[in-house]
Amino acid sequence: MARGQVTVEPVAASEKREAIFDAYRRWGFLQADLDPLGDLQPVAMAELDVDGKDAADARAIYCGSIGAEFMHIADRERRNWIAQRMESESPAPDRARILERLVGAEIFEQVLQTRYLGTKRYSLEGNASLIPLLDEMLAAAADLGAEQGVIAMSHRGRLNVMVHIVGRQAAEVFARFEDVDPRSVLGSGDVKYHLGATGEFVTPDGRSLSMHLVSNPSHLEAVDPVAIGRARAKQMRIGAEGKQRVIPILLHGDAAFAGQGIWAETLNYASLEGFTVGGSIHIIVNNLIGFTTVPSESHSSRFSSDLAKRIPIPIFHVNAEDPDAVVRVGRIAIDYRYAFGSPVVVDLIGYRRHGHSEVDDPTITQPRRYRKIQAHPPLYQIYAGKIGVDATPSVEAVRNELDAAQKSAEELEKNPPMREMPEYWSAYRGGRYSASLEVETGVPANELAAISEGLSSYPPGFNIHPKVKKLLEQRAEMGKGKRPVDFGMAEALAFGSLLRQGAPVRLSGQDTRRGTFNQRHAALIDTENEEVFIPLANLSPDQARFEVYNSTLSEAGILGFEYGYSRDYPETLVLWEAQFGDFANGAQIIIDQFIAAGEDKWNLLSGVVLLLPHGYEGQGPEHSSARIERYLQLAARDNIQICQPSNAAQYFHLLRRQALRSWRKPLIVFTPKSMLRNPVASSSLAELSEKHFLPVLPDKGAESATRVLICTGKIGHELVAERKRLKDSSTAIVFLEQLYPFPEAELTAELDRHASAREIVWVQEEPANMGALAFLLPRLERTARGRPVLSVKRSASASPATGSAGAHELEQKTLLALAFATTKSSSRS
Ligand SMILES: Cc1ncc(C[n+]2csc(CCOP(=O)(O)OP(=O)(O)O)c2C)c(N)n1
Repeated sequence: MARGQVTVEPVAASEKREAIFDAYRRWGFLQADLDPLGDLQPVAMAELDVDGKDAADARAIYCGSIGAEFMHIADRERRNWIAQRMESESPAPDRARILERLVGAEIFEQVLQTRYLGTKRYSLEGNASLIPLLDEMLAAAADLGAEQGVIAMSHRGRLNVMVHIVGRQAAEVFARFEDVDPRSVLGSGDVKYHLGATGEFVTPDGRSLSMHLVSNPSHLEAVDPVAIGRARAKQMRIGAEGKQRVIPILLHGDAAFAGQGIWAETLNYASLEGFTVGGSIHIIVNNLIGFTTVPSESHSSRFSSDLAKRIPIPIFHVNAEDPDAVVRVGRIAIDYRYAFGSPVVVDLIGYRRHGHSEVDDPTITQPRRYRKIQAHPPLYQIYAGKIGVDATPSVEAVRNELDAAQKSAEELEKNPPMREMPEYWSAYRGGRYSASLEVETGVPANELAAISEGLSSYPPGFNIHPKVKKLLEQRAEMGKGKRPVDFGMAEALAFGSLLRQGAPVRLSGQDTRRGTFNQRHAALIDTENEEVFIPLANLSPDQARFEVYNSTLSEAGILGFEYGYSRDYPETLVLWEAQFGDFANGAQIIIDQFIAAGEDKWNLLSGVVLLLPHGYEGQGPEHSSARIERYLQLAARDNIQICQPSNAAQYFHLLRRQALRSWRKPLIVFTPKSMLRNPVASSSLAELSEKHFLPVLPDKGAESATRVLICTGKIGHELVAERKRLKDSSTAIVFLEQLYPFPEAELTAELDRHASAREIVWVQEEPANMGALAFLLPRLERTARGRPVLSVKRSASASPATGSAGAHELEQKTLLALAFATTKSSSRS
């Protein structure tokens, strides 16, 4: 009998037997036989120091090749389910198929090793039973209704998974080893072990699942939330059966699983309404090493999987060298996911046959372990021996197939496409900006009135909070044109109008339902029973879906999810809001590696919107700056849009433009705080009907100005107030509402209009080493046509803002004074 197929003769239950079994259910995994090379030694456990038949039976089940960790799950039904599966016989494995998959996986790596010696491929050898594991999991998922699989993984074994699970041709992978024509990708593209792929997986009985391997950066685990967001979007497209039909499977390295916080952030939202995917499957491709770092240096726990115990989900450790046990665990994991809608972790413990990559010598740091590995045969040989089959003919057949594939690779184009875009992307485009992309964003007054009606209504008998009631009354007046529209209302009207036009809207972030600054109130809370009513979800029967969620207190995990969601739901306006813009740098990997570079590296588009509250208001170093400079530094070749709308109507048109244009580009919006309700930043209802978003707000009333101040955001309103106070009639103030793509034509036209201006002054609140200054200066010089361009800003500083409200006031006054001072003093840094 193979190790994975443990059975125990039925014995009458007794209290004593139950107690012994209970100890093994709880602690057996600590003495399980999990490591093919024997380095992971059993832990001495007094609770398991029992003799006799009962103990032997329990030991055979819980200390064999499978170590099941599940007694930390409080729900007795779930614990019983797992115990029952562990303690009962499972169907006989299809050993011929397992062997075929192992031969395929290992010979593929060997062929790559021989053909492309000295090239990195991150071999799967040592954990080759990953392929039969995925094979069984997908077949099990298909039995339960899965039609699509979303897989995320890093480098290890990726090429193998592409060919043996995602269904790409080996020839396509070989062609990528031949390298690409450099002229086709100069400065862009990505390495082969980061690229995504789509394909088809066929189960042994001929059913097929469409597979999607997610593109990812080198940054380990960063793809986790992205893959979950993508799976969620695919599920939402399907509707009620989405969770059944789309299964996300995430593969992790052992060191990365234990070490990377973004994965912990992702797991944390596994069961939350706005983020759940009905259970994700996690496989740790555990080779007990991370580059050169061993587990005792890598985590403080015995297993790298311990982090998963932050939520009550099962963890199955399994010896990768017992393929029968591996496939058994695969089926149990999938069945559990479908039974309880819960994530499951499978910790597949093997080894790494080569160095971190194939050009790395592991004998320098792990000489003893690598002596063992060199003497250790490949798994297919061990397994063939165990099941009494001669593997030689299949090995030869696979080699021949791969030889043929390599020959045909030479015929293929060097950079063959590995994926097909889903149909829902056909209406959208990326690439460079063109004015022909523009659309009308104005909404007629009668439509705005109808939306306002819905926005300010709630069901009869709903106990509304008096402060919210007042706000809704004010919004109703705004909708009738009796009161200027503020930012909160402009946003609600933008969302409402899109929803009624059929464009779904999804918004998440910390405390986003109410809004950090009490400005949104997208969810009304009944003061008696705390029931929730969402006006935007109840505007009209045929409207599109509106979702708004308070997120977990995470930036990277949630922004990654929303980016992923936007990747598979381009019709939806997907927005993520930072509590304050400062905190977005917690998601820097998602911003740098996916949002800014995704189109360049992978030719993958996203229309995700980042709402980043920004503005110097004396709140200290951490609540002032959303770091405009960071986004401008990431901007090139029209990869992202960076905007700071200075009034409510501009915000309205900007949001609508983002949803209605066919151009799918991430949009970074610097949003206001104190300006949210400030009358100077409010707009008339008519402005929502007439205009579209203006990248430059001209100063029409200052034709004969001798100086032009250019600014963006709140400081502009302060400059306008100061000009009024000074009764200055020689200064024009121009708002730059879109920083990138830089609106050169619009700004040039505006500066040309101020022909009598002798100097152009850029004014910003940020210190000299931050804000838009460095980005803008050369561009402003171009648009100024030879006139001097000066700048007013805070002195360069290591921290974005002062902690003292008094110092802030003083600095702000100085900025205003300098902006209106004579040429000589206006450039200081
Ligand atoms: C966030 C991040 N930090 C560092 C690295 C560099 N790096 C690449 S692979 C690796 C080791 C990964 O070990 P493990 O997660 O166990 O996976 P394995 O390579 O062993 O399969 C490291 C440190 C990286 N890619 N990403």
